[in-house]
Order: sequence, then structure tokens, then C-alpha cells
Amino acid sequence: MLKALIFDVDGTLADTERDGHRVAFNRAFAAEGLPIVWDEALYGRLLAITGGKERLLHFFTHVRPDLRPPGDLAALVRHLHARKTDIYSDLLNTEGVPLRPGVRRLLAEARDRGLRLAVATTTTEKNLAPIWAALGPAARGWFHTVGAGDCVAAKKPAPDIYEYVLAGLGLPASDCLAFEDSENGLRAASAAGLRTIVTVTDYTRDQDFSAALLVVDHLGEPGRPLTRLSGVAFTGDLLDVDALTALGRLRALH
Ligand code: XBP
Ligand code: MG
Repeated sequence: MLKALIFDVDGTLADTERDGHRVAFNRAFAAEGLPIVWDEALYGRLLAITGGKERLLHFFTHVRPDLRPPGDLAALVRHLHARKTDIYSDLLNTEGVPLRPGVRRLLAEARDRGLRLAVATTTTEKNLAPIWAALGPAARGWFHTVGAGDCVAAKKPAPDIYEYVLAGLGLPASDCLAFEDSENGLRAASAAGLRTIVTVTDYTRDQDFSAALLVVDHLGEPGRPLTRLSGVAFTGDLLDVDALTALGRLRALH
């Protein structure tokens, strides 16, 4: 019996990586006088590392150690990431939040139909404020449980954040569906026992989603039908609660 929907944030609720997080990282580098620019292609590769602090550490350690400033790297990473996080909030508050197709529609219907909502994200909790604001004045209250960033020790693809959220929901994985955009996220949700629907992004469309229940380009809107890319044979134009309830009765592809 489908009782809850668990959403990833970046790439799933909103398309925030290329023009949001990436731009914020670059503005933080510039603000700190560092000669570093993460272009779209490089950032797409760096997204293999989840977590902004972990991504920065990976960059300075394994990608461009020649650009690593002198001194305590862990302290530099914490400082840079805090600066980036402030810039990111300002950026989304001024540029707007690119909610993905069908997100607002599905969240509203799920609430009307009594499904619990939750968030399971690697991003820093402070980065959720613009998302709540974009969804509506009381949107944070729509979500029964929010798991974000450092509330767990191991980030995606580890299952920790999804296990944290399932515990918060007080539901078994079998009563829930997860929504993700990336292979790291799919691996995390699958490892927590969750059947997962993937809505791909430009950065993730070529990743391995063979463990997903269903892979689509987006959730669909009236007049803007989704395209099924792989997974179970779904023929609808959009994913609504009735469609998800039917999908929730299917076993994931493993
Ligand atoms: C995506 C991530 C995050 C963001 C950057 O999170 O991996 O690290 O790229 O945010 P998800 P931070 O897809 O799980 O929502 O810099 O705050 O980590
Ligand atoms: Mg994501």
C-alpha cells in the first residue's frame, strides 16, 4: 500500500546543478581570489562526488592539486563551502528556483490524497529554503520528514540518508516510492530497499538506471506528456497518485 513519496532535491524537485550550484561554486572561488572555474563539462564529471565539501576536497586532491592553496585543506574546504552556500541561497532567491515539470502538481495531489511526503538529499539543509519558498509559503510543513546533507555520516550512494528518512516516516520501504535524478541517488535508494522512479537531467541521462522501477524525462504535466525511457511498461502521459499506486504494486527491476 503506497503511503509515502520520498524526493531527492537537486535534479529531481528542481534542476539546480548546472546553473545553480555550479555558478555558486564559481562565484565562491572568485570571491576568494582563486583562479578556478568549473565549466559545465568539468562540473558534470565532479558530480560523481556527492556533497559539495566532498566535491571540493576531491577537486583539490585528485583533479587539480596544482590549484590547491597552501595551508589546512579541510579548513579551506569548510570556508569555501560556507561561502558557496550563502551565494547559492542568494542566487536562487534572485534568479528563481527551476522546479521541474510535474513537481508542484504531484506534491499537491499527494497531499490531497493523504500520502506522506519526505525529502532525502545530499545538499546542505540551508539550500532547501529557496525550494520551500518556490513551492509555497507553508511548503516546509508539507514534508513529514526531511533528511539533508550532514545529518548522516555517509552521503549517496550510501543508503544512509534514505534509511534516516524511512526511520523518520516510520514506514517500511515497501510502502514508499523514491524519486531521483542520478545513478548515485538510485544506488542509495535501492540499497535502502526503495523502488525508485528516475527523472533524468542533462547531466545524468546517460547513467546506469537499470535498477530503477521506471525512468522518464520528467513527471509530466497536462499538455506536456512525459517520455518513458526505460523500466516497467508505463504508457501514461504523466505520473499522478493513481499511476504511482499502480506502480507501487510492482516489484522493482533487479
Ligand atoms: C546533490 C548533491 C549536492 C549538490 C551541492 O544533492 O550532491 O552536493 O550538488 O549541494 P541531491 P552542497 O541530488 O542528493 O539533492 O554543496 O550543499 O552539497
Ligand atoms: Mg539529485
